[in-house]
Amino acid sequence: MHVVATAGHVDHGKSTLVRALTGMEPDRLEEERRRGLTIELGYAWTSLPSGERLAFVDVPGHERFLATMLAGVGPAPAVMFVVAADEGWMPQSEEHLAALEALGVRHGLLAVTRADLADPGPATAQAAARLARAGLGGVERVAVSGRTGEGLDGLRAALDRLVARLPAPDPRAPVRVWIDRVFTVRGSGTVVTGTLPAGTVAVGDELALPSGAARVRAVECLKEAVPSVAGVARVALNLRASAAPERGQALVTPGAWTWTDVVDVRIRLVGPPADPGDGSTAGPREDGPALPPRLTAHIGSAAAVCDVRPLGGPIARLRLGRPLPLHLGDVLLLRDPGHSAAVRVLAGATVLDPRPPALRRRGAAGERAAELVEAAPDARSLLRTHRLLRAADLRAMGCAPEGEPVSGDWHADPAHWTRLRERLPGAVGRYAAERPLEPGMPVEVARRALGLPDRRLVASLVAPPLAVRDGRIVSGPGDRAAALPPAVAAAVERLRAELAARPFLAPEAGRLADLGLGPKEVAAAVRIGALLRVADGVVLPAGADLRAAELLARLPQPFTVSEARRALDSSRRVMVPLLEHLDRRGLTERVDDLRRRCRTPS
Ligand SMILES: Nc1nc2c(ncn2[C@@H]2O[C@H](COP(=O)(O)OP(=O)(O)OP(=O)(O)O)[C@@H](O)[C@H]2O)c(=O)[nH]1
Ligand SMILES: [Mg+2]
Repeated sequence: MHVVATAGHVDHGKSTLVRALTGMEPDRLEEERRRGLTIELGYAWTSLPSGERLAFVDVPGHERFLATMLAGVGPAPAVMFVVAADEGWMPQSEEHLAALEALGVRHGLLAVTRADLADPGPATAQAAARLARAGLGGVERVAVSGRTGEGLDGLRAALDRLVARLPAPDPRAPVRVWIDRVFTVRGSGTVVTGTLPAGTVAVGDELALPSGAARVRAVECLKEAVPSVAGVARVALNLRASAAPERGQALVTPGAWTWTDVVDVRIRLVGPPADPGDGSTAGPREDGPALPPRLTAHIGSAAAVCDVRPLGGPIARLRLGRPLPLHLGDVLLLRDPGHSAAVRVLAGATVLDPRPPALRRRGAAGERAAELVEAAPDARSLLRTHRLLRAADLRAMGCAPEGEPVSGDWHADPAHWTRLRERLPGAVGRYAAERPLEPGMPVEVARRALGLPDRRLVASLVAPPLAVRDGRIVSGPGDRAAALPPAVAAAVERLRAELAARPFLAPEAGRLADLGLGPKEVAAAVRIGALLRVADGVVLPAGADLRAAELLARLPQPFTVSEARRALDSSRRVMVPLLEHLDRRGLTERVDDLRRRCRTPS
């Protein structure tokens, strides 16, 4: 099905036309019929000659109901712009057109109605010129009368051609339904309605409201219960939700949108040129937006207070009165909440970053504007700002990840990733120089040094000659990180010399300290294979364990600790842990509480 919203000045015949086309009454309220005025959005539908089904969202034209008009037009992909032949272009014609221009609506048609009251020619020419200025120049024009029915067949045919040209939305797209009506049905609870622009909603789906989760209990499309519906469609959803949903809220696929109240945007001023003097200022303008600092931002059926901070040129930062679920490329309509101006719709604001970084330093605003002014709303530009984003973050911000992730589900700005690759060896080298006794830079320390959000990213940056071993980044063999500082190396040499005569008589703790070999130094020497540490404070020359096993193998088997001690010319202090070490290495094994034997190495 398709959805088309109406637009146009009050009393120009929008509802009459919808009624004539569909046979349904768009003005449901008693007050609307009494006053002959649309107040709330109206809904009506029909089948076109091609068989395509078309639903109308009929908007009010009265200037007091502009917010309602915006809620109807916002989510609709196309518009039927209505101008009365007998009145021609009027203030809300201008204002509604400015809204369509701000929202970037590109599909529609012009219905010049009340053609039974006046020649539609002049009004058509006048309206066509205005529409062209707002980027709707190519739309079809149809003269029609809602009263006599003249031209209705032509209008139906034109609507068929219009909907045939509309782009087909993606049924797998994330769902965002801006709620335009909420009501309670006795016995079945809360029902919300809205336009589903893309994606699919099915019975049983769990969606998200600002107040929390909402389960879809039933789906109706044009008053028919259906198991599921894909956009574009008008939908009525029966929800089970923790808090009552409200008009202006969005019902969305959980995790697929960024709920945000700060966005960086590109401002596009709309409406008639401020100074039509030489007539050269027509068309979209991207000059520095001279906007009031406080406006109302509209998207879908939502309206939020909005503070505008110009950053430079057409780029601005908007602070919204409440978080909204937004994507890159979304367009917010900015209007002056006051009633003084003739046309209150001022600009469209295209979201360039739904999660912009704080601007702290002096000059940061200008730099940010320079960065964004050429930016296309895509993953590459988001990564340029955010440097590293998970695939899920990118999707929630509104764009599909491009290219391969650098690690896990992380995507990186290529330039940033190259810089990180270049920085890592230096950081590892500095760490090794400052802490020569440590085996390498812990991955976690490197993560913090490089300002990375995930340790896995560090691992992906490590390339030969660097390697990750036991949670540390080590340099390849032969690198100075593998060597001991000269003072420690000298102390180790002295120790080995002292032990040359009686290699199994480990020095006392005091002697180690005298030599300057504290636990850290010993650990470093053990790591590079210069010393063997069999227990706390029991240090032998490297290889002493293998030599001991050789000597013990010559003893009658099994043997006691004392026999081993005598054979190795050692002490009990050393022998007990040394034998335990040999047990652990599988070189000896216990026979009973007192004795061991050597094992033939397998
Ligand atoms: N003669 C004639 N009268 C029309 C035609 N279309 C609408 N009207 C009359 O114009 C008046 C306004 O029509 P509506 O359809 O309510 O206008 P609207 O654009 O929906 O007005 P709002 O929703 O309040 O903006 C009514 O009195 C209609 O009967 C038409 O084609 N010919
Ligand atoms: Mg109406």
